[in-house]
Amino acid sequence: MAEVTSKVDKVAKLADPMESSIDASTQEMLRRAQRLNVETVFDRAVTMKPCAIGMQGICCKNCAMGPCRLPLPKDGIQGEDTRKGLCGATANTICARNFIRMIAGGAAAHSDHGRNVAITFLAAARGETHDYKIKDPIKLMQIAPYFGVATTVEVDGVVKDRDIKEIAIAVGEKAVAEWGKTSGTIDYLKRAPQPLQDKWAEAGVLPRNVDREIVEIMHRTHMGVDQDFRNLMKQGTRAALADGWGGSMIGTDLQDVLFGTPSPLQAEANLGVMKEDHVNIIVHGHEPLLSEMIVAAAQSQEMIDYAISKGAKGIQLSGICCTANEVLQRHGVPPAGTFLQQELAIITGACDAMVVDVQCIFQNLANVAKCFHTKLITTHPIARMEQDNVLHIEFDEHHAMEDAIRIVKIAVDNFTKRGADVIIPRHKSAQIAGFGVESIRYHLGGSFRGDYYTLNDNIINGRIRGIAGVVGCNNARTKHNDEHITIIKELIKNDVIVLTTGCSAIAAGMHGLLTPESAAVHCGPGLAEVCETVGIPPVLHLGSCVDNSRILLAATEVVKAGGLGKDICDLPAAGSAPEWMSEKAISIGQYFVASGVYTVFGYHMPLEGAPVFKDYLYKDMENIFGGKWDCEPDPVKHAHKMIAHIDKKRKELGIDKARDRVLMDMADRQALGME
Ligand code: NFS
Repeated sequence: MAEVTSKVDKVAKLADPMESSIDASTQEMLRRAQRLNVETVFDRAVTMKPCAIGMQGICCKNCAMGPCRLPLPKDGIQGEDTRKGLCGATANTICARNFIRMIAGGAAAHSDHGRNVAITFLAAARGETHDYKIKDPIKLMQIAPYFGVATTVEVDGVVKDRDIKEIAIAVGEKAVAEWGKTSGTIDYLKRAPQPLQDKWAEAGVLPRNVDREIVEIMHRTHMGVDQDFRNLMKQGTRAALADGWGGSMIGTDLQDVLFGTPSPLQAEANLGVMKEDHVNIIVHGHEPLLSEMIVAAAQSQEMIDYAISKGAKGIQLSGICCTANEVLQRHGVPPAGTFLQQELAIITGACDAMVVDVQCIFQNLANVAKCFHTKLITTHPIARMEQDNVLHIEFDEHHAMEDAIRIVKIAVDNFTKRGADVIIPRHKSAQIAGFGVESIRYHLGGSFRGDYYTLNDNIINGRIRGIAGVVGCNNARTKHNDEHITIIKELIKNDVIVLTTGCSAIAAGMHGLLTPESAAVHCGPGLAEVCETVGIPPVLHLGSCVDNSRILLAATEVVKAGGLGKDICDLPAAGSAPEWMSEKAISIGQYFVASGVYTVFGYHMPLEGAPVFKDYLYKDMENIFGGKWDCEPDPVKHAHKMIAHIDKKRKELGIDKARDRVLMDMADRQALGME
């Protein structure tokens, strides 16, 4: 091992591994890091406390007369709230500004990712790059109509299928235009249930184009512009919808068309997927444009032979964060861990290269990499690191495969430079990942009706109590994976089927909840029976965070299948981000709320300093969109808030007592509005 140069001596305190994570491999690597004097996020979290005023959401630094800080008085607001900044901005205004700037950051990150995918898709369609091909033409045909692109053409009175290349170019052009078109609204909004579209229109929140909504947040939150928290939130909602039903959804779809629509596959999860006798390459970040190429390069015989020539047994690719989910759901590449394990993967001493692109990448990776032989490679023009041990290989879709091979070669060459002291934790779990709207239909719909009928039937008869989306990050202020796993277990124990994405999905995989076998161990009798009959896990891995758009579409399919109301807000369903930390989570939360979902966040929300604005999100939102925010740090209470909401919706639907399976005939179905 190279000389240890990390600055652990400046850290006043060390984290307690047992208090830091529920995962044994994380605890083991954290202990090793501390033995080696390599500082990690866990130590920094016990050393540096968060700012109490920032946590309350009421610090305004949008102009140079500030920062103005408006802490809540110790005994709360008595009478009129007289707090104001130098310009007179109230706590509500400041808190709402901060909140929607988080939405802008999150929507920008997701949507810029989507834009890059759309640009690459168009280049591939036009034949300007040969490394990307259309892998799923059926999905292309399915999405074309939403962009107003015809899939047939009439020649001399005869209707014929249109050339696939022509369709792809037209879809690519329309998709790229969604970021900046000058009239109309985002095309994909029409995929939502009609009553929801009507609500958005009535509330005046239909997003016009992705970029405009994000820019307008920056304008409105500039000093002296929008000073009404309701009007600020209107814009926050527009931008969030532009993310969920726009940038993210387009990103997911075009990735599926380019790289293949996921279908369930088997893999493993956790740091134990790394192999001591293999070249270990870890892809980390979000955009699958490069990682897809690295998968292809690492699996090529040429590169495998090259690795063998250097004394390795092969190349082991694994992932961290949402890039992990992207390559997992399409190729079965195993995730090495969640967001909080990124430093730990290097601390194994076995990571020959960590290849990063954008989002959720710790700058401290460079300091940790310095302590080992690991090559840290940045690849994206918008995400570089200042430390001089970081290699920058700028990825370009026009010579994507060339770049990928170069990176894999660097990793292989670096294998020979490993130190002797390699410790890879043994822990890993088996998992099934790669569900999507299409595969849920296949597994739970049945080919006869071709929709979500079986799922709906099981919800109506009470075997499945409801649906939960559990998503989002890890946060070093909470115990790693504890909230995710406790909440998910509590939900499935109570017969709530869970759809999961992002780091939550990786956590579920690490802790064995993504296997059909886990149903018998952890589920209530109803959900266990359904899972065992159909052969699915009780927790379905739907991909990365941009793939939360899959959850929106799955919910829409459930509405369409009938019998559970007319809109997403009628469904016995709830959303959760137990260990959230990123601005993207706030954007996701708001587009779920504005799509009618009761959405509970864990840890805390930066709203405590502005109780009126907080109430607006936690109560009034429901009157506008049918969904609302909530926050509950205690994971068991958190799950039960979701279950209580699900039960409330079951009651409203009149299915709260129908816990015994009743075989339905046609008349029953008609009565439920399913025919
Ligand atoms: Ni989502 Fe993915 Fe993980 Fe959180 Fe970061 S990786 S986009 S933001 S930390 S789930």
